[in-house]
Parts: sequence; structure tokens; C-alpha cells
Amino acid sequence: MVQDYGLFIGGKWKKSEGKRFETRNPATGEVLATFPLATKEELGDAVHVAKGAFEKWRKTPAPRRGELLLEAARIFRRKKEELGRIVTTEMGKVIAEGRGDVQEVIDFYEYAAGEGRRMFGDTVPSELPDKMCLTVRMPVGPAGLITPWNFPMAIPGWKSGAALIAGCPFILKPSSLTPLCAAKFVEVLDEAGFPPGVVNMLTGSGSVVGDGLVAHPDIRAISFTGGVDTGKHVYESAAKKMIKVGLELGGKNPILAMDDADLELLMDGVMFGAFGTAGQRCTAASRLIVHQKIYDQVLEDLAARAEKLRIGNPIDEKTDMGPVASAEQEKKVLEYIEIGRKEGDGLVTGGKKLTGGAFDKGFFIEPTIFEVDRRKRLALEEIFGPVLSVLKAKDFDDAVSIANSVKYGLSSSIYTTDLRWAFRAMQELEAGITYVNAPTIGAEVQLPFGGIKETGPTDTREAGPTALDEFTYWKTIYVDYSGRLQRAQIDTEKLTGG
Ligand code: UN1
Repeated sequence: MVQDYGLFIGGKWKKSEGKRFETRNPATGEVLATFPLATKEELGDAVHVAKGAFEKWRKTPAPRRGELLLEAARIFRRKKEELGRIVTTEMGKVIAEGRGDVQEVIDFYEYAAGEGRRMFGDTVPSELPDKMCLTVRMPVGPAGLITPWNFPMAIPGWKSGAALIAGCPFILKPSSLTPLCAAKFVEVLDEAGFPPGVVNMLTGSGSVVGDGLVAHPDIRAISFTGGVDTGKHVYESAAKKMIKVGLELGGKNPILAMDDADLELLMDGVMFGAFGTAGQRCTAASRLIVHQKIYDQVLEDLAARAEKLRIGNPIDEKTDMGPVASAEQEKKVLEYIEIGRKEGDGLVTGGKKLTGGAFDKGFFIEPTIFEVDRRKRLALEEIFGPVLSVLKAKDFDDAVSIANSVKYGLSSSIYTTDLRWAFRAMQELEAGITYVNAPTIGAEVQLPFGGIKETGPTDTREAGPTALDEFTYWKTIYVDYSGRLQRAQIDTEKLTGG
């Protein structure tokens, strides 16, 4: 039975006045549930409720907030299989990755809960006697979390875990391709017992809910993961309010393959990095930059490996790659394949939509590999699908210069058995993340995640200890216990005797 969901506001599911939309399985076309397009008034209600809840939530001791995060992590663990299957059914990633999506929430909630007992500030010596100086983190206020469809549990998990432990209630606006995952996500938080108004979820359009959150005076932080154009728009609007903004806007992530690389290891990494999640990760390995000495060998091995991948319904444990997430996504990827053909890129394998039988019901595209010249669009633009561009490099320096020639800077990787290349790559690759002898995907939650250049501003990082920066500001506190007026910068002679 198809369930009709409402909006989650103030700890309750509320009926909406808005029109409804359907969410579907991208492998089968089956309708999974319907959701409302929240109205402007409903957005106002949700922000009002979140603002009210902030007063109590910010005063709840952080270790107590952490206990609720741990409780949520326990429920996510108990429901991991059920939720993992929903991720796969609604978004289309293979079931092992669907489970991984949920695991990433468990990991981060446990990590963030611990932060509730740390959240370290500094104590700093004063220049005056009988005076103490310290810094503490303060929650900024209600936050808007705008999340994509490719990690429909994990990304809401990173953003909400950090907001919650910091003391900020939030309104989650999930992608309209994966509202069911978001609904299941907030159901877990509800079961964990977060106070009413701390957790809220509004489905709807970017123009009403997304823009509405960014512009609302009572929303004090925005965390957005999505495309560059929307990200820039969010950044500009948020700047008008001078609020905190976290942005993660994609990548064109390179794997550098040096002539001394372990080729088996490289092939395993490239297959997982390029075609895992059907290439629909911000961190996907979408460029393979190969040293000329091993280029022909690599190309041959790649085609053989890609052709062996089993494409099909992602719920089947044996499937290696599922569909792309939507008709729109399929159209975009096929357009890029067409651009590759027109620009004269050499098609190594794949390049077609899969049709016939069960494929006709979903959005299946062959794992596709092109030989690409470094100045062509397939070498520079994010595709967000199962399309890998292979580029030939003269040597290490040439490989690095190709790697750094794009507008993005999220993840990067080098395969080499020579320490010198590995360490130089760590220094020279322009990216927020560099892997050595591992693909560009698979970041762990206890480390900062984010990029440089047009991937996003460098002042915020999701995950890791830096996650708190998105939702807190520093307060500096001076405590003078001398019992008299002491003047910094002026009463210096008394101390020096001069
Ligand atoms: C993303 O694609 O936006 O590092 C996030 C990874 C995952 C997260 C990807 N842990 O590939």
C-alpha cells in the first residue's frame, strides 16, 4: 500500500495544504509513497516551532543531548536492514551500499554523541592578575539542512548529528527524489525521544522550502549539499543575512595511476570509485589519469573489468551496479555520453542505455569509459553517473597539472608504490581529500569532509571534529576576580614595575 506522508513539525506528522508528489523506485518505476509540497505558511510554522524549541535545547547539557544521539544510533542499528532496503529501493544504489548509507549515520551519531562530552574550548592566560580568559562554543540557532538524494540517510545524518549535538534544532529539506528515506530518518529520531520542535522535516520545492529556509530571519545556519549553481545561489542569499553556511558542491575527482602502480589494486579501486553508486557520488572517481608507460595496458584491463560488472535490480545481492536515480539523471548522463561522441572522445566501452525486459522499467546505463583529451568537456565537467574519463599523462608533474585543471577540489587519489610520488601527491593535489592506494570514495566520519575551489568554501567541513563549526560560534569570556577595575593594555606598568 502506498502511504501518504505529511510534514514533520513539532514532533508530529501534520497534514499539508500543499499539492502532492510521488516517489518511485528507479529500478522498477513502482510508486513507493506520496509527499506534500510544503507551503510558505507551513515553512513559517516549522521555523517558529524550531525557534521555540531552541530555548530549551540549547540549555540541555551537551552530554544529555549526546545520550539522545546514542539512543538514535541504537535504533538505526536495530533497523539497519529495513532502512538499507528503503535506501536501495528509493535511490537505486546496490543493497550493500544501501546498508552502508545507514551505517554512516550510526557511525556519525555515535561519534557526535561523544563530542557532547568534549566540545573543547581553550583557556588562555590573561595579561592581568586574577583574571581568567576562556572560549566556549555556542549554538547559532535553528538550522536549515538541505540534502541531496545520493546519500539519502548518511548526509542528513552528518548534518543533523552535528546540529543536534551543538544545540541547534533543525528543519530538514530532503531531495524530492528521496523523501521516503528522510521520513524514515525522522521517524527514528522521533522514536529516540528528541523534544518536540528539535527535529523537523519539510518536503517541497527548492524555491519555496529551500529558498524560504535560507531567507528566513530565524534560520541561523544553512548546510547544503548539491550542485554548484544552487550552492552559489544559497551562498549569496545566506551572505545577506550573514549566517553560517556549509556547502558541499561536487567534484571531478581524479585517480592518478603511476607507472609503478600495483595494477590489480588499481583496477579494483577504479571500478569501485567510478561505478560504485553508479558514479553518483560527489567523491566518485570520474577521471583516471594514467602514466603513458602503462596507458595501453590499463585501458585494456579497464574495458575487460567494466564489461564484467553485473547491472540489474540493486536489491539483488549479486548486482554490482543499479540504475541512475531518475529520468532526469538518466537524460543528463546520456547527454554527456553524446557530448563525448560529438567532441571525438574515444569510447572504450559502454555508452548505451540498457533496454529490454526489466531494464525498460528503470534508468539503467552501461558502465561507460571514454578516452578523453584534457581540454574536452568530459575531462572537466561533473557528470554524476557511470561515466569514467581516462586521460594520458607524460609523467607525475603532467598528471598533477591535469588533476588540478578543473574547477572542483573535493577528493583525489594516487596509486603508486613509490613513497616520493605518494608524498608529493599529498602536497600537490588541489583537493580537500587525498587517498593513497585507495579510490576517491569512502570517507570516514571521524575526519573532516569537504573541498576547495568551487566544491565549497574552505571554512567549513562536515564530519570530524570540524563538523561543530557549521553550527556553533565562539564566545570569548573574561572573568575578572580581582575585585577592582583592571584595564587591559593600560595597567601594564604596575606589572612590569616600569
Ligand atoms: C557524497 O557523495 O556527497 O566518501 C558523499 C564517500 C562517502 C560520502 C560521499 N562516505 O564516498
